[in-house]
Amino acid sequence: MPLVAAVIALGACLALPVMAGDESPQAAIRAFELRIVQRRVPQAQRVLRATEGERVELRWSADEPLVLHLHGYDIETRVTPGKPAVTAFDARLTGRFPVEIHAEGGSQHRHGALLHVEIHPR
Ligand SMILES: [Cu+2]
Repeated sequence: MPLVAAVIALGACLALPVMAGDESPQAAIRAFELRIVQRRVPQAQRVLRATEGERVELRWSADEPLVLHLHGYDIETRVTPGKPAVTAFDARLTGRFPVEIHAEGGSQHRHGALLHVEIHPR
């Protein structure tokens, strides 16, 4: 359905939730506790899996100031030591999306992907 696809794409661009008419208002929450040390997360957290339609929360803490960029959904989250932050979104786009680190005040992708988020179709 082209119209639905366009609406979803628009919602993703603006990083705003888009309400779908046939969906339960109470989506399941898929939460991950992620501690970044020296710009890395543990190996077991390098790929995070969730299912289309879930509410995803990436709960971050870090040992230095960082900006985390979730590609695809295009959400930036700022985290600083002692000040955890959450990247929360409704998993409406399926696919494999990198989270990259942007150094505070910079816009480079020098470090590659911190991890990938996989949203699997229902
Ligand atoms: Cu980026």
